[in-house]
Amino acid sequence: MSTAVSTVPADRLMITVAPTGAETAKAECPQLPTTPEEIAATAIACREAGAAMIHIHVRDREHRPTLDLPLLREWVAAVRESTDLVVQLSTGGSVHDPLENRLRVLDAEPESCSLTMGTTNFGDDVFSNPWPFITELYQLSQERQVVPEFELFDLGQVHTLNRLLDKYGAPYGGKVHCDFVMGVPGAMAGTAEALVAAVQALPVQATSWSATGIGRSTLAVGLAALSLGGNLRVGMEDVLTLRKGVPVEANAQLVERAVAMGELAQRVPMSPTEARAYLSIRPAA
Ligand code: KMH
Ligand code: ZN
Repeated sequence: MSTAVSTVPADRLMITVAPTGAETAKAECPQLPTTPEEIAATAIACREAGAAMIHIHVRDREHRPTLDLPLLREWVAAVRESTDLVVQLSTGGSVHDPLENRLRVLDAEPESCSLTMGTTNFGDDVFSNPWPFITELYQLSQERQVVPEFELFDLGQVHTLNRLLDKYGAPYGGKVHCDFVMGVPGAMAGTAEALVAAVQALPVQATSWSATGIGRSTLAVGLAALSLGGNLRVGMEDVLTLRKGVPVEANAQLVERAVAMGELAQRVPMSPTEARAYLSIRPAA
């Protein structure tokens, strides 16, 4: 991994919260934040708990996943008005979102966007990310000065990231930040062994990474990530129980747990200001 100079102290831990996702129904999990008011309250609580960045999937008035642009803008504004968290919009959406709608997410002007490096089985569904879509979205992020977070669900996707950087150059800002999403049924396992293999395959241009484990793999992946010097993503997009039979009541509980795990590893939560420097986010207009 590159040793690019950063102004952020080496002991910092960037915690990203992914509070909603596109997979869980509000009816099954009423505590899932699915309205602008709920996302604002969640953002405040997670910021206070130690998060630096928020990965957002938007829901419509019926709590269904949507990529409707006015709603995306409303959610981004709700978070920006209530906190200084780095705003990352999901371009992955739900498995049912057409690719052209996913490209339009950047019209909502996030500071960062997720960018998945390949197609993967996703439970009973397929999460589609063909190479032409990846390259188009990547070039759009460069043009719009949005910092991508490369989502890596599988080892093959790490190799695709190498190919992307070789062909299309560095992202906007010059930092290459990756996020391993592990334990999705159909993709790489949520284990320390899989994480080690994936980290070893990262391109030399990579400057930072985080990891998250879906469901019960959250602790194995989080602890392995800390032991390898990585950052953490947590949130109800990825996990809905604190332990067997104990539901997550609020995303901030998962952020608090990430902070506690980081403390054991002698890592200090990164502030959003530090995260902006760490990721080379474009300064606000
Ligand atoms: N909802 C998943 C199908 C992303 O946010 O970029 C895709 C996903 C990845 O969550
Ligand atoms: Zn997501």
